[in-house]
Amino acid sequence: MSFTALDPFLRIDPFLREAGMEDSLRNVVFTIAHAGKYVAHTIRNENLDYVNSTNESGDEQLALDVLSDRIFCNHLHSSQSVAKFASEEQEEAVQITCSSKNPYSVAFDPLDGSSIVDADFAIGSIFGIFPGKDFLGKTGRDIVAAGYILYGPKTIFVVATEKGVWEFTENAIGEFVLSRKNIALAEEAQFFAPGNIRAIAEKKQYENLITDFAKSGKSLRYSGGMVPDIHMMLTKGSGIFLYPANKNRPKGKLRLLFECAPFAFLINAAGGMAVDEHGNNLLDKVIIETHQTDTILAGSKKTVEQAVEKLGSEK
Ligand code: P6P
Repeated sequence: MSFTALDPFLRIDPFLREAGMEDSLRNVVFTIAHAGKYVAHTIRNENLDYVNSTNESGDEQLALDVLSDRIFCNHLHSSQSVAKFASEEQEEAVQITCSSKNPYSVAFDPLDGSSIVDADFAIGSIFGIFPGKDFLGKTGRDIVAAGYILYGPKTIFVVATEKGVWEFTENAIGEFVLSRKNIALAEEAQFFAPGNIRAIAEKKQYENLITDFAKSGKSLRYSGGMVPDIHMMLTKGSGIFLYPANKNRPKGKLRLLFECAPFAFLINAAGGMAVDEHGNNLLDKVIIETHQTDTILAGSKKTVEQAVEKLGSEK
């Protein structure tokens, strides 16, 4: 038995208390981690059929999407520390009467990448936690904690605060215990995850960039799931994830509130950077609408800067 199973102070709640996370925020983080365990069980035991509905972004919904959304909503309703939440699966945000003196607002994507779960690919849930009773009008710099749950061969919970990025792995008795701390990204990427590759039909610079990555010996790692693809580079200690715009997605595909801002916060906490395809820091983007999308280049700082320069260069 590994030592982590024996050391109770490496479980999420005691560890984050020792790390100085205040009670209400720790309650929200623990609630989200607990919801993730239910989602993991649902993925492995429920049907993968589509239901006859689409979400606000127009994506067809799996029964899993609806179930996962309900799990997160029920957990957040019960937390007593959440005043508002928004789900990538729902059109409108939900206000909750909250008794806490320290309320938080949570944005979450309950099941990101559900279109690849039928192939048994790893997928994830994403969350961003803002102080106070709203996130509209705020930016990623207002986030106080963000992270994801990765549903792969293991269920892994990663959370970032201004103090760093920590990874917790579900152990044999279903507890999340600390498995990595102070996760950091090197300046240069050894891996690249080129999303929206179809954009090379319009963006010669994107084709040139990907070709340069390959010619310079970087390893291509792209699954179509943002959570595993970013977890990959956080695990290996370097990488760049890209999702530029194209004519069908002129403002990009990924949602600022549910995907780009939480990952920008987390990657920044790991010493990397996250920008849009023009080089604007995603942490500075104001959240105007719940479902607004953006483009993203995120990961090892120097490689991201080089990628922005290449994308902005002449054909
Ligand atoms: P494409 C999944 O649908 C998702 O939102 C992200 O998890 C992923 O990075 C991206 O879309 C994949 O998009 O165009 O490659 O299918």
